[in-house]
Amino acid sequence: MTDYTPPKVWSFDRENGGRFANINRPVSGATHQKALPVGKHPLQLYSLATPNGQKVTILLEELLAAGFTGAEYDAWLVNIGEGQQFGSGFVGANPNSKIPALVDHSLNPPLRVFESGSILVYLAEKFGAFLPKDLRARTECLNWLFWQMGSAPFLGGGFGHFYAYAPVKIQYAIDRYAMETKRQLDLLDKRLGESVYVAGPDYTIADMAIWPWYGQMAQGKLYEAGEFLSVSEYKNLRRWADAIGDRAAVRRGRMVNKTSGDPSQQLHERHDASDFDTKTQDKLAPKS
Ligand SMILES: N[C@@H](CCC(=O)N[C@@H](CS)C(=O)NCC(=O)O)C(=O)O
Repeated sequence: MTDYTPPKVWSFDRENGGRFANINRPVSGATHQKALPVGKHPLQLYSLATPNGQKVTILLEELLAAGFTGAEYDAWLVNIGEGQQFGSGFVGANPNSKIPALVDHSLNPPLRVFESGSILVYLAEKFGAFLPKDLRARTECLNWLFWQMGSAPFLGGGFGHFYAYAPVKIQYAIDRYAMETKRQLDLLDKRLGESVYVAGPDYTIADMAIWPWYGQMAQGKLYEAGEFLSVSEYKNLRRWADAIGDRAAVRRGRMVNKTSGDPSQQLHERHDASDFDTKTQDKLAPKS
């Protein structure tokens, strides 16, 4: 327990010591003028390889792997640690100042798409893939997609923040969010005990949204919290997480706009399929 008593009126303390203290502000909007770069493809993505960013690059790489050549894209790096999400151009693409943001230049005027779930639905509908057309199957896919959008903030902003990033370890906060995170993992484990993919027999944008958060958590790749949350007990979730993680398109999608970890797995910007050629090919080839 802390001895903090909230004052009558909250005020902004820039030096709160948290990992994101330098970028968090209580107001929205641009802090500086900066136009967004535009590359050669109709689809321009402005992002970073966090789980929310990976959802979109995984879908784009899956679309390309499925033969949708119109899904070629330029992926520009937005360094959120340096506050690039507050540049005027980025704020024009996403007034919420968070990656990922997509601009589709195949329309006149170009169309902005923000919120990762909205981007997934937009692209799935644009190309007619990974979102079932049958009413029941489509609704189940959207059920799980929206579940992810509503649930992951408890995993990331709740559990991950207080377990890994907060300047003090607060047992109450860690207990509360560890409980909710485990409840969510158990839910997915049960669902994947009865279904091959999250929304049914087909691989959909629901899997692509859920995998970067819950799949990587099940593989012990998030917040170094695998042992703490006993993730090895979620066997069905792990089966699904490994199967999706082995897909070549998923391994490519994870690399785009990645700036941390193994350098051979980082592709800071992606402007062409051949950009992956500079990386170790055997790491990208499908596993037999
Ligand atoms: N609900 C949003 C969340 C996006 C989000 O939280 N993005 C984070 C990185 S994972 C970000 O850009 N943070 C920068 C900031 O908060 O200033 C989505 O799914 O698109």
